[in-house]
Amino acid sequence: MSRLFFALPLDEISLPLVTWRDRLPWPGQGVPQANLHLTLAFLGEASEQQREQLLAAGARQHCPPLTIALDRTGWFPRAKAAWVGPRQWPNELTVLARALRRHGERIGLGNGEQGYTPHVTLSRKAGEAPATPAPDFLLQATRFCLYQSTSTPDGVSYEPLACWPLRPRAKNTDGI
Ligand code: 3AM
Repeated sequence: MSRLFFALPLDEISLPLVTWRDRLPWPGQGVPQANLHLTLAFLGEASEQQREQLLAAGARQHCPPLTIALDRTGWFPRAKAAWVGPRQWPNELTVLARALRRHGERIGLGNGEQGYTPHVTLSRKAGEAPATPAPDFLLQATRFCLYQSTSTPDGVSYEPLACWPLRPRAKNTDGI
């Protein structure tokens, strides 16, 4: 079994984000730079067969590249996660997250949650919301990945099992 989720990697903005966070009185325990991502769909514990099905689904998925402004902070009190995220985001992001969640649901995965709040968790064990100036980062996402989450004595680590380019569905050129 492996613990899986689909997410956008942050690539070149992960370092500026942790640098920004670490200069501020940001609550909680900082997530390491290497673990930063924007979750698309949480899947949970998957068998080898389910993992293969998710890899196939990821390879079939289409979505144009996405530009997402990370311009607000937020806090999930139950999860004690403090995060940055967009005030507004492209509809294609919601469509992609929903499609990936449904791929999981069709094979018995996911946590049953229907809503989607795009966010990048910057810290955990946060007992309060961040009270910082608004962030101003631009995520230009050109790929998405299926990640495996592994618990180690040094903490959790997220390994991309596969990544696919964000590309729109090819236009039908046959005029049909
Ligand atoms: O970094 P975030 O918070 O977006 O919170 C976990 C993390 O996402 C989330 O999956 C990502 C990789 O672990 N996660 C863990 N357990 C979860 C659950 N039961 C969950 N998301 C929803 N339901």
